[in-house]
Amino acid sequence: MAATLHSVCALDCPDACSLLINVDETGRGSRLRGNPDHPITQGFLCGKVARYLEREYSPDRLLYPLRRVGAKGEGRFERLGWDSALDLIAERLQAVAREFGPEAILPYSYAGTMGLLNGSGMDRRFFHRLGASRLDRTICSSAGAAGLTEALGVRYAMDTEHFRHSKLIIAWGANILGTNVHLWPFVVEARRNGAKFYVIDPRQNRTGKLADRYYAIRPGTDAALAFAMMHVITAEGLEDKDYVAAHTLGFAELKEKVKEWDPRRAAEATGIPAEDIVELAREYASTRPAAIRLNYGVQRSERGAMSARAIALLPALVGAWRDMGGGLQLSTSAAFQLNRAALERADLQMTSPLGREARLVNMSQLGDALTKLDSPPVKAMVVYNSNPAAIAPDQNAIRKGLRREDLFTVVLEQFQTDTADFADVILPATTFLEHSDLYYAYGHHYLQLARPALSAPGETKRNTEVFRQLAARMCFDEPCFQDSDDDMIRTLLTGGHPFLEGITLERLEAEHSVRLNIGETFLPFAKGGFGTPSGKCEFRAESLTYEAPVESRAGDKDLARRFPLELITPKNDDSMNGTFGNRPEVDAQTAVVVMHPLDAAPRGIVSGDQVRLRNDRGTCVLTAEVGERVAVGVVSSTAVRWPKRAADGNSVNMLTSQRLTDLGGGPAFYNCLVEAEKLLTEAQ
Ligand SMILES: Nc1nc2c(c(=O)[nH]1)N[C@H]1C(S)=C(S)[C@@H](COP(=O)(O)OP(=O)(O)OC[C@H]3O[C@@H](n4cnc5c(=O)[nH]c(N)nc54)[C@H](O)[C@@H]3O)O[C@H]1N2
Ligand SMILES: Nc1nc2c(c(=O)[nH]1)N[C@H]1C(S)=C(S)[C@@H](COP(=O)(O)OP(=O)(O)OC[C@H]3O[C@@H](n4cnc5c(=O)[nH]c(N)nc54)[C@H](O)[C@@H]3O)O[C@H]1N2
Ligand code: SF4
Ligand SMILES: [Mo]
Repeated sequence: MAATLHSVCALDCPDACSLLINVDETGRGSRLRGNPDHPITQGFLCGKVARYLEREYSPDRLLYPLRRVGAKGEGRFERLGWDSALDLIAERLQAVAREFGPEAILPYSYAGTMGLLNGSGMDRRFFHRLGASRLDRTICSSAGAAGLTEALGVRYAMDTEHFRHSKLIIAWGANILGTNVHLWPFVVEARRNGAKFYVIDPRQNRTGKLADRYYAIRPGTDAALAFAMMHVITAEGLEDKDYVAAHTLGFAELKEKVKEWDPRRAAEATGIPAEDIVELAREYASTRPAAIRLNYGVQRSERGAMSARAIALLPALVGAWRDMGGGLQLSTSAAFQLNRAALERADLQMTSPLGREARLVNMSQLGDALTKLDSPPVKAMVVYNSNPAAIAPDQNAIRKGLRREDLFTVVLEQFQTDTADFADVILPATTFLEHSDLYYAYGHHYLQLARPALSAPGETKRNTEVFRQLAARMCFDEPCFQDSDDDMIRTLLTGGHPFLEGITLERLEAEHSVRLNIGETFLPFAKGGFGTPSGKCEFRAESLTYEAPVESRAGDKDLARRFPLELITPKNDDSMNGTFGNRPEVDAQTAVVVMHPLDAAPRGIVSGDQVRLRNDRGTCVLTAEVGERVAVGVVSSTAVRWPKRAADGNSVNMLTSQRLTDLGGGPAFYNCLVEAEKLLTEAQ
């Protein structure tokens, strides 16, 4: 019988949309749409997922386990059965563990699915019990998280629905229309009621084009802007004196410290005129409610944690947290107080042959991990929910590692990605429409359950089942390896945090989406309650510092002379990191580099030219689009292209570095110096 079923979008997007899917008599999905009854989804989807069924039913889906027959990276495979595949993997992992110790095995995963079970469930238990190296999952948000923790102690965020009450909304490194489109209706509603909407971003993206004011900031210099705003606010006495007295620590020292951040100094660092900074600071301090939508664009830089921290101190200074519609949102995820410890079972490491906590390997330095790490070297890698051969920085190093003949690589995938090309064994994975999972969100406060809406094609299996079966092959006999997916969901809901009170699997089953038990008027810091030792927002002025990023025009002089262009590689509106990279139109979008006419002209570059970007790490050929969407000295290309789709076989991550952020061990993707040159075609 034809039916309409519920699901949840599992992509790594703040919106975590509630989906409705029409399924015909044969069980085939015919239409996907946003659930009109969901308070955030509001009945619409982004363009990329509205078309997800094309991906679901693509002839290119991986349907059977495969074993490599060609050279690594060549992409030649032959089919094999699940039993042989799992036997082979278990044997090889055991052999590696015996010879080199279990830490020679490295899991590599990120957020291909935001589902808790398939993202961090049975897999974690398996690798903990094995004693494998632990992966430090830094590739996206760890610098921002570290910065926010410094500022707020606990990373609670203003409620998404409250943006409708704001009178000033600042999108700070946040491409709302591109990466967080379900916040947009709340921005629209606020503006209808007179709110102003400002954007701070090095490129004028779709969101910036629609702003009341757009500030073209230089990459990685946000802390300087925040300090100068504090300078103006404190010098003019615009701080919220009651809030500051009651709920903050160290105001006098802050005021003294930011004296050195005269707006003219910040103008030099950021490229934003001093008078604009003064006006912005005044307006921010005197408009109520004032909201900052901070997103992760700001923290993918060498000073990323300091930038996020400095920005996150602003709402406390002006008392914005008091108001419904005021405060700051980076991520709402911290409010999902699920029992992840019981899901992931780090304690199993103690029963592993290692008998202790395993070493931590930073995923943002995968290139080094595969080529330089010793005692033990990485001898086996199991990749799932991620495409490191496209998305991780310094691809030359990564490829060198992936090509190693003595590295055994397993890839659980839905499609034949660049990473899958390097696999020894590929295991075909289900999509989120085909398995159960529990979903938190980082752009709203609703916990959601999805049940399979479509049957799994071919021999695809969900991640939880693959690791359950591998655990059985390895004779891991702890009862937790027998847990069903529903057992794991129930486990996640234990722990007794008040935000989860009354939320059960049965209730999720009936309601699909349940608001966390935070009330309708969740104002996390209206009356203080910061997660710091003092319970106050601690300015700790002495540690507020700024230095220009090494890879920036004001950084390393020699580098900046050789590679004078600052490359940023932000998200592509119509794709999701590397997911959808096999769509031709996504490939075309991610093959473009935008540059200012004053940078293009001296290099003889006009729109449509093939341009080679290069630095000491590598090269990447893109198509030029000359225009003023970026400032002079900044070039921008949306990420991430599948390298194998490019004529030169390279994506922008050939250029990005393994240099880490100031705190949190994140990648500094958006501080990347390059030079550009026009490629002469044969006809020329
Ligand atoms: N359409 C689409 N949506 C996505 C994704 C996608 O790939 N495509 N990816 C998802 C993921 S994994 C994440 S983490 C989120 C991220 O969501 P966002 O953080 O919104 O995305 P980014 O493109 O990383 O950065 C946002 C903006 O910051 C700008 N920016 C770059 N450097 C700086 C800087 O130094 N300072 C300031 N102020 N701005 C800067 C970029 O130009 C960009 O316009 O989006 C998710 N949603
Ligand atoms: N230059 C540059 N590089 C970047 C970024 C940038 O802005 N610029 N952004 C960075 C950020 S923020 C992030 S989060 C990372 C994202 O990096 P990744 O998490 O690697 O993201 P994707 O490329 O989307 O790859 C996810 C893969 O998981 C697979 N997948 C999806 N669901 C499942 C499942 O249930 N099971 C299995 N086995 N596989 C599944 C998909 O097919 C897809 O190939 O990229 C980072 N890289
Ligand atoms: S990618 Fe984001 S906006 Fe698009 S459907 Fe999924 S959750 Fe919604
Ligand atoms: Mo991300």
